[in-house]
Amino acid sequence: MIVQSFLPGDVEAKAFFDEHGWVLIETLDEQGVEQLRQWIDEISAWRDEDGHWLHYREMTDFGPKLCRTENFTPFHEPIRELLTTGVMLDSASMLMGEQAVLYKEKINYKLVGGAGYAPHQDAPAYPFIDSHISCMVAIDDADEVNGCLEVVSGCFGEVLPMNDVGCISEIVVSRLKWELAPIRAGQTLWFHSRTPHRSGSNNSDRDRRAIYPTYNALSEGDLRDAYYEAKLEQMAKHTVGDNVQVSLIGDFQGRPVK
Ligand SMILES: O=C(O)CCC(=O)C(=O)O
Repeated sequence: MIVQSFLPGDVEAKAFFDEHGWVLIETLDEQGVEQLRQWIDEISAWRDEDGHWLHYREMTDFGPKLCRTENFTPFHEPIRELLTTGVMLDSASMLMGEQAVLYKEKINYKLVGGAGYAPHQDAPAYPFIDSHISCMVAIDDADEVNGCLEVVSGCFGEVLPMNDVGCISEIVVSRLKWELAPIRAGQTLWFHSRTPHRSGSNNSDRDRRAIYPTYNALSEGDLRDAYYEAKLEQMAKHTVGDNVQVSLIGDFQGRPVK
């Protein structure tokens, strides 16, 4: 189980990341978490038809629920500032070893009854860039019962064999050593684009909301607008699997709302 965390700017965090392919950083204090929750409540209440943000929904045992919002930073200045400046951008740049820039962002809500994610690496879902890093900023405490992440340490050298929906093939999954990553609200779990990760469904009575920004090396360009354009075009052309499609790979296990 992951327990060790680092303060922002600690150079030892970079050494830890380079060895393990993930690192936990203390990002927000209690007041920061309260502020973040308020912003997330605002974003989740936006109506689909009022803007170009992308809300996705899943069917749960408790009815249809929001499972993801993407492309919200252009429409929410404080959260844009959080994800594109200060501790978040500095951490991404430190861990990448070069200046980073925001590539994309999503909120995974995993509300009570929400589904989990099959074992996957992120790299195949972002085929348009070479070098990127993602993280999970916990809005609520995440643990085994409400569907925290699980990661594999020291396994980010290559893209692993995949099944027909772009997730890690079952035989490989069974050979990997999965570690639970419980995270307190305000902590951030950074992970390499090839670090295998997965998560269970939310079987608790507590929501497990988290923001996942992805950063790319600025040396590859500021590609955020191009990403959303290409993603929407690809998703319109291909469907992957029978679950709710939120990504170019079929990692999300959520049931469609019919
Ligand atoms: O939020 C989760 O539980 C996992 C998310 C994830 O792996 C993803 O969105 O690629």
